[in-house]
Amino acid sequence: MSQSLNREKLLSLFDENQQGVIYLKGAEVMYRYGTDYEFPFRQESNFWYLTGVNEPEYHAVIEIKTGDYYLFSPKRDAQFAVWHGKIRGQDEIRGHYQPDHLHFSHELLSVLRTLQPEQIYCLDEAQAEYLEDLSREFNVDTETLADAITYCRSIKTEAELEFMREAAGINNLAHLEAMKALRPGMYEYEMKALFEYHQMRHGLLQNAYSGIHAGGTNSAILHYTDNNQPIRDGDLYLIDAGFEYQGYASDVTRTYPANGRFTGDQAAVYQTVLNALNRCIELVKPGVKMEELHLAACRIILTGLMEMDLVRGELEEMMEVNLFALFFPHGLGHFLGLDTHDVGGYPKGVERIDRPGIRFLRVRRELEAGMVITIEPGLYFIPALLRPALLNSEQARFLNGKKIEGLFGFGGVRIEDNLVVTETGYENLTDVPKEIREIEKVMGLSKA
Ligand SMILES: [Mn+2]
Repeated sequence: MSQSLNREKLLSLFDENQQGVIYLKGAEVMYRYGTDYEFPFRQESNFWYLTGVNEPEYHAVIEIKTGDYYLFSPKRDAQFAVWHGKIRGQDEIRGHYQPDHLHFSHELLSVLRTLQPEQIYCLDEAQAEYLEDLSREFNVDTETLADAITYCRSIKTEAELEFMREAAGINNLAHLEAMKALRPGMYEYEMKALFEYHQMRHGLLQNAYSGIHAGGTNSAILHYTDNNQPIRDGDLYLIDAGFEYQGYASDVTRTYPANGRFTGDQAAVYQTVLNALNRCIELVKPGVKMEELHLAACRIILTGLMEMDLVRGELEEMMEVNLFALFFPHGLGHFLGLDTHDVGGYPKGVERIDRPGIRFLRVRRELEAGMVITIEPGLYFIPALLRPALLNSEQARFLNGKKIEGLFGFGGVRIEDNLVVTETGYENLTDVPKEIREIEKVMGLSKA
């Protein structure tokens, strides 16, 4: 399994001469508020990264000196078979996950005692407490491991990239089918059902995050998940959704008109966001900082707003008062991997930028080959942000209040692609129509 490479990569960060072990506790089944309703199981991402095990109640130990990988599986009784089906034998588990040593979970303490580690590295206080409840005889470190795994996970191996290409490929198909199927009068949940059908029919069963299926003004609610309103003729429709393949996420956003034709205002706003997206993608390469891309997007968005006569003044003065954050109030993008908002965006010592909009940026470090990022500029008309700004003299002097108020029912536009940073630039994993002409063609053809 490709996870053996991940374990090697992690071990290369530790001093091989030390008498220590890495310990990880796998996730358990979660239930809804003390009932017996089980949430679908999804392994904790660090455990998945190092073991590939997507089943509850496992443990893992890696001996640093030898690299030996110990896996601990839960011992199941007959009742388990009654409720959950066949119990796999140890040989089957060994063959599937290929640990160097396979034990039952209740043997964890005795195996640790045999290994006699001077130090046990674990992820967090909760896992440290679990070990301390087993025995207080060990030295437990909760600092080193999380940083080391995060460092590894932020640069993908070729095997990981293959999983991400697969998740992206199916997401491309599902987004295209959604675009073709949309008609005014459909409910947001119908679009959600249709989108998820196209993921599931390809065998992808796990949402990477709560999908956003938003018509009209709902498209300006950044984490809208009600998905229960009708989509009207003349509305924009925004879909931000993706599924996991082998644990790896895809996260794509498209916005298009419900009736298949952009109005003048919709086209102008959309083209501005698309210009920001396309420009930022062109800039992606090793050495570039995400905050530079974010600010490049802000300038393009303000320029578009000037062309629409929604804002007036000098670009740099508007940048100084953070005018962009009124229309683009989130970060430009984030790392993507086993988690949708993947780890590693802020290495130790790097703080968030205390500035509107950009403070929500989830990645603040130089891009390196092997990183996978999203680029997702947006432009929204959110009365809760714009109304106070119209009363704030520092910002109001740049705002064309009448015109902006006229767009309070507009909603918003966000367009998001997923990129692998390569040695020379980028590989775009997302291939869903995004140029205005392409979208109108796809939607027009599907109606004919
Ligand atoms: Mn995203």
